Amino acid sequence: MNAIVSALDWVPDFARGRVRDMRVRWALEEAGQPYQTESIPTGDRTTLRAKQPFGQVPAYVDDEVEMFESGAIVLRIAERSEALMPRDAAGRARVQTWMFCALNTMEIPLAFLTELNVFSAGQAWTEGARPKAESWMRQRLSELSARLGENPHLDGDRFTAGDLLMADVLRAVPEAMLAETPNLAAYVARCTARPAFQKALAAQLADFTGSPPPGWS
Ligand SMILES: N[C@@H](CCC(=O)N[C@@H](CS)C(=O)NCC(=O)O)C(=O)O
Repeated sequence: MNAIVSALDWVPDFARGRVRDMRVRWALEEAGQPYQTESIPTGDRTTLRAKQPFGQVPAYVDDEVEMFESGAIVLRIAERSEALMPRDAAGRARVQTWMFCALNTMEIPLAFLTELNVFSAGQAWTEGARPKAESWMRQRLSELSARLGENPHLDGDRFTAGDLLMADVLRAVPEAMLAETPNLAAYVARCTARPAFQKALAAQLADFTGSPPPGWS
């Protein structure tokens, strides 16, 4: 059976191409594993909650497992594909380390910044929080930039599931801020130029065939 990935049938323009099923689609494309999507109406909380306890996407099913949480799903795909994770214990540990780094060390400050810049944009409280959010993000970017150095990928020459998650997180950093660390900006450009990313992106965009849920303004 092909894997099935849940996706939303409508999101506002700013979120198109950025919904977290992108990570799963990208991983499946890199692994060369065929998949189908199940497009769920964005307002259908009952169906969404039946698949994912928080009413979010992605959820995932294959011939053996049912899962949610994009990072865990990418790990499942990587464990079944040498294209995303080496087989030896040391190599697997390095990839898993970078995967958690992307989702924890980098995505947490990014989520704080995105809350201010996007979801709560224009609200008075955000102005007091902005210096802290920006300095936290900049600190993490500069530390990651120092570690990446001139390497093409986090584990050296080869692209792994660690790069997949890291690049997917970093591409949501405001462009001007990311440009302050030119090696990271080039790294994101390199990873997202991969044919598998481009294929996943086109597929996500093509799946937005629905309408805004009732009450959306
Ligand atoms: N930690 C979850 C987060 C999933 C998540 O935030 N999904 C968003 C789209 S990117 C969503 O479904 N939002 C709809 C909602 O929260 O109502 C994961 O990585 O899978």
